[in-house]
Order: sequence, then C-alpha cells, then structure tokens
Amino acid sequence: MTRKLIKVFGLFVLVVMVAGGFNHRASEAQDPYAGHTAVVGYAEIITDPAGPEAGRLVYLRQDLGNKRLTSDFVYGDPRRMAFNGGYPGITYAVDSGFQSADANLANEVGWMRDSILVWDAENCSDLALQENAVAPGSTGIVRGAPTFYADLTQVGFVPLPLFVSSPTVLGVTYTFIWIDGAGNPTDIDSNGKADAALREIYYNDAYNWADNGVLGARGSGYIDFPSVAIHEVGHGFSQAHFGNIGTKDGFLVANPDAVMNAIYGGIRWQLTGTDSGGHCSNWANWPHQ
Ligand SMILES: [Ca+2]
Ligand SMILES: [Ca+2]
Repeated sequence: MTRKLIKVFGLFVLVVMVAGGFNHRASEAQDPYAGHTAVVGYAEIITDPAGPEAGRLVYLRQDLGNKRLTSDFVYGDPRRMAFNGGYPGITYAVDSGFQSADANLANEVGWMRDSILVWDAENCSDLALQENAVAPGSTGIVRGAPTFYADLTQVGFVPLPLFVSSPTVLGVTYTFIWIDGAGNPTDIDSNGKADAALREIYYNDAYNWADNGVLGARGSGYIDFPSVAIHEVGHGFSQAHFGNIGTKDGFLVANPDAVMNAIYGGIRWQLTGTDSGGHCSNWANWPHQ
C-alpha cells in the first residue's frame, strides 16, 4: 500500500470512529437543536521542518453541504453547555493519562495547562475560561470516547494512525463541528463560521521531546514541548497558521517568525505580534451574544 493510501485510510478510520453516537443531548422535546451531531471537521498539523512538507489543514468533512469549515465557538451555545458543565464560555481539560517517557520532558502536564494561560494572558480578550476535570487516560473523542469533558482537551501523547501515516507531524488539533439533521454545518450565531463543538489536541511521541528551555533548537534532534503546546492551543482557540514557508539550509523556514507558523521553529514560549493580532481579532469581542 502506498503512503498516500495509508494516509487516506487513516483519515477514513477516524471519520468512521466518530460517526454516530455523539448527538447533542436534547434536554426537552422542543429542543431546536435536537438531532444536531458533533463530527470531526478538520485537523491542523504542525510539522518537523526537516520533513518534506509544511504543516497543513486536513479536511475530514469536505463533502458537507456549504463546505464552510472555518469554525469558531459560539458563546453560550446550548449544545456545548449540555456537555461542558453548563458553562457559556470555553472549558478546557488536561488528560494526564498519556505522558511521554522522554528523559528531558519533565513537566508536560504543567505545560499543557500553562500553554492555555499564555493565550489567556493576552489583555485584548477575556476568554472566560474554566478548567474541567477529565478522567486520566480517557480515550478522547477522536478515538471513540463516549463522553465529552470540555470544549478544548489536551489528550496527550497518543500513537494516532495519523502519526504513522505522516511521521513528520509533531502535533495535531482536531476540530469537531456541529451538523444538523441533514448533515450540514450549523451557524446558529450567523457569523459566517461553522459552529465548533469541541477540539482535541494530540502529540507525537515518536519525537524526542524536551521542556527545559535549552534543548529544542531546530535540527537538534529535540522538540521543545511548550512551544508546540502553545501552538496547538492557538488552534484550540480558533487561530489558523500564519507565515510564508520557504527553504533555507535544507530546512523549511517560516517568515515572519510566529508561534502559529505551520512548521516548528525552535524554542518559542512567547507570542509574537502577529500571534497576538490574530488572537485579538478572534476574541476581542468575546463573550459576544
Ligand atoms: Ca457560527
Ligand atoms: Ca518520544
């Protein structure tokens, strides 16, 4: 089987695994959202700059009616509030059950939390965040877990089929969107974006990870975990990749440098101006009703 076929098969498996069983939990017979279902819409990937490609966006539901897959959370979305504890803002969770054994990665659970706080510290926005508990070792919705825990969950170092089919992928953020009973993405707040249901973040343990702020220069053989976690959480907060990709000294490079570059650029624990700008454009008006 060619690598391309393996990749396609891997995505097919993911779609099959999430099909059915994740319906909006209608609380009353007249619920206008009865029949709405959360389905995986796309995956955003950050890659090793020594690999053959820059990070990319993989559409998993491109067959849907209006093909509008750019998505964002809706403040006070009753479909999210039915599973996130009744919280109108964004809830997040950190699963401590899938940790890497890499010797130079000492505090991955702490960094999964801190990567959230890096974005929340931006003064232009108030994300109205709340942390929800998640059972350690919960499988994750992408892999067929029966329960939603939060709007944004970092599941951890899980050997996904994606990491086997695309071995230069460092991390991935899956976005689930709501579809109605006819299979079309919904836009209940009429902002032109499909309504996000939840997001999940996974990391590829095939790489050698570090979090001491020293190891992790591009091409060093180590990947700095905080830098990748902050990048993935950027996707978790609806931010897209940014920066032009070129080649220099045998590596893919991005310009201008930003946390949200599609390729790993070494240790980067602070947001750049472009990262902040993208974040503020998404969230300055949140909560918006
Ligand atoms: Ca919308
Ligand atoms: Ca590893």
